[in-house]
Amino acid sequence: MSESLNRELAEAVGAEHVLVDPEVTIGYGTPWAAVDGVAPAAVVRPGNAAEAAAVLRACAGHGARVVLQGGNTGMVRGGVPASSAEVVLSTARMGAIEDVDRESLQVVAGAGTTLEALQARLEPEGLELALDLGARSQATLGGMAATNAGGARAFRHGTMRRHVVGVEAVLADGTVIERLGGVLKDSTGYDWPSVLVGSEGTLALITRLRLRLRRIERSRAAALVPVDSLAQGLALAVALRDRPAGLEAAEFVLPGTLRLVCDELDLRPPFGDREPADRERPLVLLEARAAQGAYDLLAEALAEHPEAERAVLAEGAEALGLWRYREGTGEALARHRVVKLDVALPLARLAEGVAATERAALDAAGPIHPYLFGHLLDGNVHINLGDVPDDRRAAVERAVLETVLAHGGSIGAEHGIGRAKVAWLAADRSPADIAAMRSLKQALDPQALLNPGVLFD
Ligand code: FAD
Ligand code: 2HG
Ligand code: ZN
Repeated sequence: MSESLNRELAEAVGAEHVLVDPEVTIGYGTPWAAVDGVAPAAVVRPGNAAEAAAVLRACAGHGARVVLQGGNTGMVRGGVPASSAEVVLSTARMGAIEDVDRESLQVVAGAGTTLEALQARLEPEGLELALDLGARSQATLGGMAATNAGGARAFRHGTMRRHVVGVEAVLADGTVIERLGGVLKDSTGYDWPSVLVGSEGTLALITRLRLRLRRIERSRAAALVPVDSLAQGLALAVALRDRPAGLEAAEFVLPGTLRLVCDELDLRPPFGDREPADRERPLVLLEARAAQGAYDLLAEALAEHPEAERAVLAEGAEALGLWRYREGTGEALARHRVVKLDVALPLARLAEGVAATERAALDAAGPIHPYLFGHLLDGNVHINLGDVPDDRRAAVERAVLETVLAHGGSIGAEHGIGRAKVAWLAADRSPADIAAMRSLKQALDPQALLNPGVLFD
């Protein structure tokens, strides 16, 4: 990086917030749970939109490309640099949570606020963002908006798109746009949240967000249910979803993944000494929430389903213990080198599509280890393939994603395209679609400075 750019960045944010030591910056250049990082030219940490605008103006003046980064938990390499010439703009200092608007049930928070920090701030007020994910301690609101994150509650409350009602953002040339008023009836032109949510940092840096909240239902209960097949698990989840009592999550873990989680995290299998065959069945995790009595509601609902007779139920803190078998997947998989795919299938073709993708992966790569789990009622399947020989990685990815497309599914369900899936965009979106997306990029970032190589090659 040139000395003059370094000086301008230091003027913009203070020298202490411009990091250039490769031993420090390599951390920002390495994707979550990966080892192959690139130390960027610098990491710059503006504290607000004005500072961020000065940073982006300086970078634009020098033609320096900028990678936007929140918590760096993204799974498609969108928030890490591809080359040591790039500058990382980190939102780590944009973590302020402003007053909670109890009348409109909204809050404004900085893009660098972690989901966990927001949850901790809202909990005493009896409020929450109705979206949750396992990376909550690191994932930021800006990153979640940029990727249109989904998580476990999306089937009921929607993805991040439904929760963002206003944004403040900085364009590549340093222009600040702001629409944070939170008026829901506002049809006065382009709606910036609609444009920026899911844009993966290719159009603008989000600096603040106004989010829709809801009242917390404090009674929580969960059940782990071994089922005979994924199709049976889905039918059970659909039946519970359609009851008036509040089903808030329906997740699944296939047996190979459950074994991995138990081995890696040293967990006792959930069914203890009961029917050992249960450990070899698909596992469905159901969570109910209510103002009170969630445990009874869930138990009553499950009692109507003989296929759920072997369910293990828990409430309160113990219910969180049951989540470990599902959320532990991240930690367990982080210890393995896997081909990571994130797909969604239409519910009507879920079981058939999952079987076909597993078959396609094995045909393409031989005796590999497929680890499958995900968000059942979204048809969202996380496919992690272990022990894939290096020379089969591309072929196995193609085999799986083509099978998903042939089943009418999506090849980027909730993690996005990033850099990792760029080659696949054209398989899922039409040439006209992609041309229109490129026009938008050209209009807002004509020098193509933001997140180079993300979404488009
Ligand atoms: P980063 O990784 O820092 O960035 C992600 C993308 O957003 C990049 O393209 C980056 O450039 C862009 N970006 C970041 N901040 C901004 C900003 N302020 N303005 C514009 N662009 C920005 N995802 C789900 O959807 N559902 C899950 O259930 C889920 N579970 C996860 C569990 C684990 C254990 C892990 C590690 C990840 C999980 N993820 C999940 C993926 C990830 O957490 C989410 O995608 C999250 O939204 C990323 O947030 P982040 O702050 O870490 O973003
Ligand atoms: C989850 O739901 C995340 O746990 C991560 O989306 C998925 O590790 C994965 O493949
Ligand atoms: Zn997920």
